[in-house]
Amino acid sequence: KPYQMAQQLSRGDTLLTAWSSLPSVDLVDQLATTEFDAVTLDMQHGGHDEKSVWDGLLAIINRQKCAVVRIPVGRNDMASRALDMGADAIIAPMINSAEDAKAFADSMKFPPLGSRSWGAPRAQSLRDVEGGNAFLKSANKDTLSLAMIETREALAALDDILSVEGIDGVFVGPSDLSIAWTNGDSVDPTREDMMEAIALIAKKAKAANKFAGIFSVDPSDAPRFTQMGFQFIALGFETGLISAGATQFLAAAKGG
Ligand code: 3PY
Ligand code: MG
Repeated sequence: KPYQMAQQLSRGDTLLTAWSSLPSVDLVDQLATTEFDAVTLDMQHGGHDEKSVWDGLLAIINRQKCAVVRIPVGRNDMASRALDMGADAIIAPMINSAEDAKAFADSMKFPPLGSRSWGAPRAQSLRDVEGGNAFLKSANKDTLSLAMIETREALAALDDILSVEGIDGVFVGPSDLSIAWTNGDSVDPTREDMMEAIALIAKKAKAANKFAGIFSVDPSDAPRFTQMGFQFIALGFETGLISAGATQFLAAAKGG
């Protein structure tokens, strides 16, 4: 099951990801059977740990979907480990400076670009990559480091973050961004007055030849984000899918 996400984004595809917060391999596997292009395992705010990421990645990759992991803040060791486990891409939260971005990229890329440590037998086997050198030669371009932009500091440092070699793209977190936007007054990820700044993030990413992704709390915002140039879009948490499905089924059952 070769790596596919980097290639799909390069050719201009828009990828929609399910966002997995519940650390159940059966639920992750079930998400991977739907028409989502990717499943993202959330270790920052979701319940995923190393074991559930280990199991979840196997399920997602076997379903031939893009496999993404969001690590906790500053856990660059986990970024390397999740790559060793076979992930296509890693999302790192709260990347607020070029230094943050460099440290993250360093853990993601083999030399000379970074200092990722050698030893990914599982990724090689899951991804059907031949022998050592083939993996060494292709891994840096096959796997993606996505830096989250979700604070005022990150907005101010965006050009510097985008210019870090080894950062393949950015991923906007509109909830944290809204808290920063209102100086801690409210969390409101769909606020209209942030949209211009959000569009500018996608525009700058494109100009720097990098990918842009975003967490779309309201799934009906996805088309406008695509229009702005975002190619990797999360549609809320999977718990929302379950609730929405329940609402729909119950309404149907009650003749609504
Ligand atoms: C945010 O919106 O802050 C996120 O991190 C998305 O989960
Ligand atoms: Mg956030």
